[in-house]
Amino acid sequence: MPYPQAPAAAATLIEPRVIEVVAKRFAFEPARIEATEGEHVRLVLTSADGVHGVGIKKFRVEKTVPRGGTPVTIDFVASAAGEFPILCSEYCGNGHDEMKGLLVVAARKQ
Ligand SMILES: [Cu+2]
Repeated sequence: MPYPQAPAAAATLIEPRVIEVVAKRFAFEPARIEATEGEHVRLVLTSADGVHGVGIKKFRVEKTVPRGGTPVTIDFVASAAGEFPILCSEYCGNGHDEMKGLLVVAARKQ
């Protein structure tokens, strides 16, 4: 047995935090997403109506969310603590500019 199996705990550490988000005119639900610094975050976005987009500039997240409810998966590492706006990156109507969410990344405890 040259390669001992990794302990089960190691596998759970690399599991992403999966957060399902619904984009709709003109909001993200939930509007506030929380993560911990260094955490691998997987956003699964669906649109409840037309085309939307999701953008989190800090973590180079930029993706179109198609109409029809097809889920879009976005993976990133929340590599910095702080509060970062989540914006709709596709013009979706009159309330587009108000379509905002917030990603809150808590500092990792030392
Ligand atoms: Cu929009």
